[in-house]
Amino acid sequence: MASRAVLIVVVAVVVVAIVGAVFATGMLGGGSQQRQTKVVKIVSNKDSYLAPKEWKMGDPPVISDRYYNPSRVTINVGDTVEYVNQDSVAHTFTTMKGKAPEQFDSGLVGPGKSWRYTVKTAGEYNIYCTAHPHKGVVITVQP
Ligand SMILES: [Cu+2]
Repeated sequence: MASRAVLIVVVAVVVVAIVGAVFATGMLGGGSQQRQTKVVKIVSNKDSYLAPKEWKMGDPPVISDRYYNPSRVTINVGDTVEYVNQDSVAHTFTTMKGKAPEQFDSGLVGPGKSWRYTVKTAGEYNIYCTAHPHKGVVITVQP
């Protein structure tokens, strides 16, 4: 009778240990390689369509939180960038040719609208607005 009670306790301890080990090593849910992806918001604030006085067409985009906020972001492959336009005019979120490992273009994103892109390639992405090329943002994507 007593040995049966001991056996039940031993079995219970072993079951708890196995379940605990499975959770701890991340065997449930696709293995330990699985990484939580995130969505990072980048916002165009009001009046960001206005170019700085010293800036002229042909100059490189200005990387400043005044235009895209935040204007420098580090994320991982598989993360999503959400561009949010809180300005009063339409903007784009477009990679600069030859200055991004992958090209993408949101097209015109109207006031109050947003657009999402999930990055698949590591590297540095230089992004600007085709309608207002003084606006720049740099996204670093880690492998
Ligand atoms: Cu714009």
